[in-house]
Amino acid sequence: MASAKPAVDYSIYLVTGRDLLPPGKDYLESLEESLQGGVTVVQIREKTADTGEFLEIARASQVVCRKYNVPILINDRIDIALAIGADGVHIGQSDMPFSVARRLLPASAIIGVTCNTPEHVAQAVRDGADYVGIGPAWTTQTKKNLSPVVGVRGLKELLAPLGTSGVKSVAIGGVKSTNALHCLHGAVSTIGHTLDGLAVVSDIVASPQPRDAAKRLAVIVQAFKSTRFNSFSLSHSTCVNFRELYTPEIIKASVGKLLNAIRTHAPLIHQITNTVVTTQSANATLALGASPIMANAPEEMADISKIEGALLINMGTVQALDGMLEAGKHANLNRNPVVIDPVGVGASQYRKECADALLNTFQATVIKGNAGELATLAKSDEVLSKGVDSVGSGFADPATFVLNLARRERCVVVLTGATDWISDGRVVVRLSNGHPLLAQITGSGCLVGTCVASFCAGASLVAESREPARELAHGDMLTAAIGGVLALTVASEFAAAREDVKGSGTFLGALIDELGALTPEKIAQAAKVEVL
Ligand code: 3NM
Ligand code: MG
Repeated sequence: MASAKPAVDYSIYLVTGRDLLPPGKDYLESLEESLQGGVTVVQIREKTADTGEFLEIARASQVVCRKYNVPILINDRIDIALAIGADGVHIGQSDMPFSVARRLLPASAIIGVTCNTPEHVAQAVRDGADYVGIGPAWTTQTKKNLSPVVGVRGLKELLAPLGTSGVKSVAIGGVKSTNALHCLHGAVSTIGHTLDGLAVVSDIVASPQPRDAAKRLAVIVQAFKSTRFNSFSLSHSTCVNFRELYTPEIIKASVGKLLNAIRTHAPLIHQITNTVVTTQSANATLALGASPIMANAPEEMADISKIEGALLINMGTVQALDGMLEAGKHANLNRNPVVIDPVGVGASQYRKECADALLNTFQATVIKGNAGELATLAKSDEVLSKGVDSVGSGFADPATFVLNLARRERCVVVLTGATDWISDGRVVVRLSNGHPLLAQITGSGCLVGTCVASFCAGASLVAESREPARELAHGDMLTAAIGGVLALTVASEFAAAREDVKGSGTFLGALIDELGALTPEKIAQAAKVEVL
């Protein structure tokens, strides 16, 4: 083996799988093409080969990897690694114990460990592993005896025990170019620790064009790594900078620009919403200047995603979970913002499972709910719900709650109530507009969701750059969420003040009218915005 530890770039970590090669594709040809596409480290994984055959394959693979100066690791078999002088080994939880592997191998050898639980990761750090392979991120046919899927949100928990150890990490299990950015963006620990790379078998090996497959992944990982905004920095100075970026004056001016963008471009707002509010949501969308499309069938999501400006998923009457999941996946793929409104999520076990399924399948851009709904999502028992309504007065410290939930779910969080609290995990904004009549009509919260989705589409329209492909949605989604809430709450004040409003029935009509009559100036004058 080489004398010094090789510097390994874990960005695109190819694990081989000869049984997955497409018919007629030669193993070494596929390996070489994948290296040309941007694979940065290779693990040779042979689960059924005899020792002689494994050795032959490892040798031949090493020749190809050397040509591209890419390190080669051997799965499980220390003897094969020693025999060919590989750069290191990868061991699973039931393989050779770490301490034994370390003793057998030269000091320069890289040793990586498969970890499926935070305890595995903590142990690997104590052992002195060079990297951990964490997962499974998604389910996969590639590995037999797969551990329970941890999901992207679970990857975050597996990153936590890495602390400041410097041990590197790659995610594995069902990782593909179609979910790679979701994986990178979502798997960030609360202290801002990110993945060092993605480990992939089938997305590259099963492709007839492994060069293109590797390249698609490499572009995503490089773009993600090239941005400073891929993790929430918790340092004080950064927070101060964000407060300078988000003063009430700047926010109000930006919200006005978003309203104008909506009116100018009339983006399509795709809404999968409940049967109670469908009509009024579509009308509110039109009043804002956007264009509603209410589409629920999974079969149409690929098409609609290509034309939608934003997606709203409202769980008020879950009838088509499949459609919601498909819509969210396609929205992530097309970088469309996704707003999740977990209406009444505390009302039944089924709704809790649906919310989990949504959050595990795609990355939300904004999650919007009342105190009871968000407490349920956060698994906090501080606030209880009754049906779709919150019970009691809400959180003792709503600012900290939204900040932490935004960091945990890696999105903007909107907590609605008499005052509304919004955070992107960096700043917290408090909004104090709205009229008590909003509580007298059904679905005023759902209308907030519609308005937020419309403003997200507006933010995406005015986004300064759509490249590099580093974010799941382009544009300032914090301002968009604020804009959506302000639009509805400010319009409610104008509506309630009208002489022709006699009660909740006339109020709903007036509310739609006033959404249509909103201007950037009206919002700026009426908005009560505080940045905390
Ligand atoms: N280890 P694909 S999942 C080799 O969870 C391996 O530890 C896993 O294959 C783990 O990219 C896996 O085709 C297979 O899903 C990953
Ligand atoms: Mg193993």
